[in-house]
Amino acid sequence: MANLQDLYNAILNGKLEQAVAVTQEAINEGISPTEIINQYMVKAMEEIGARFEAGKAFVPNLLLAARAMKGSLELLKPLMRDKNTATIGKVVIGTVKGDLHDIGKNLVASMFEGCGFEVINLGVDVSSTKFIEAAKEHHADIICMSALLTTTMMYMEKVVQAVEAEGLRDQVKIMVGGAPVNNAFAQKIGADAYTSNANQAVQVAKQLLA
Ligand code: B1M
Repeated sequence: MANLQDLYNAILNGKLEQAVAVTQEAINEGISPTEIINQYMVKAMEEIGARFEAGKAFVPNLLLAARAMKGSLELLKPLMRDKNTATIGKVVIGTVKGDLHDIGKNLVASMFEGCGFEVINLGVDVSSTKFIEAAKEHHADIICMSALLTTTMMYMEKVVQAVEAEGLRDQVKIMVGGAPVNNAFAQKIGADAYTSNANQAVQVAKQLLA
């Protein structure tokens, strides 16, 4: 039987092969991706972040943990897709300029895909120009921005202003998220919504497009 505490430890200690092996075991046993991700994988990332903050872990530890997390997520991603759902909207998503954190953003992207949205994932370090070009090219319904740093979250406001300057604001909803972001900040910069996690992002997106 899969020991999901081993998955938590494998991610925390940056052990990719072990993380992937336990994840596969859990999948074979029919444990839900949401439980695996939220109860074990995200918690391990929170713990490595706390250790980093306390000076008990360093950037290489973060990188190894991220690599293990990504390896496991790759196995879980296909299970989050529901092939029978019709496309209900187009989302352009990216981590804002200056920010290289992409695990949470990719989780949000996978959840959108799984719930029937078409997703254009622009990756990390995304400028306002890239967001706007992609929104225009794909006739996006939503621009979704992620930021994990208190310094880079400020760039979200630039994107909102650029979207307004481009005359696109009436055509596209703007959603923001990421650990340092909150509702008050979202309102202050003129975004349509803030959500704290991937599940909520999908629910709120559906409401915005209804
Ligand atoms: Co970085 N890092 N990091 N890091 N890192 C944090 C964010 C930090 C909080 C760690 C700490 O000090 N405790 C801290 C930020 C402090 C701050 O600004 N307040 C920090 C720092 C300081 C840094 C560097 C500056 C370190 C350095 O070089 N000295 C540097 C910056 C690089 C850069 O971006 N320019 C850096 C680098 C890195 C790595 C590259 C090593 C690596 C990232 C690898 C990668 O992503 N490919 C990394 C990691 C792994 C982390 C932590 C440990 C984990 C992040 C993560 O993946 N969490 C993180 C500590 C932490 O978060 N506790 C930390 C798991 C993920 C599932 O959660 O991304 O929050 P999260 O996503 C959630 C929600 O936020 C939400 O949904 C997801 C879950 O459902 N969400 C959205 C996210 N985006 C959304 C968008 C939406 C909606 C919801 O749109 C609507």
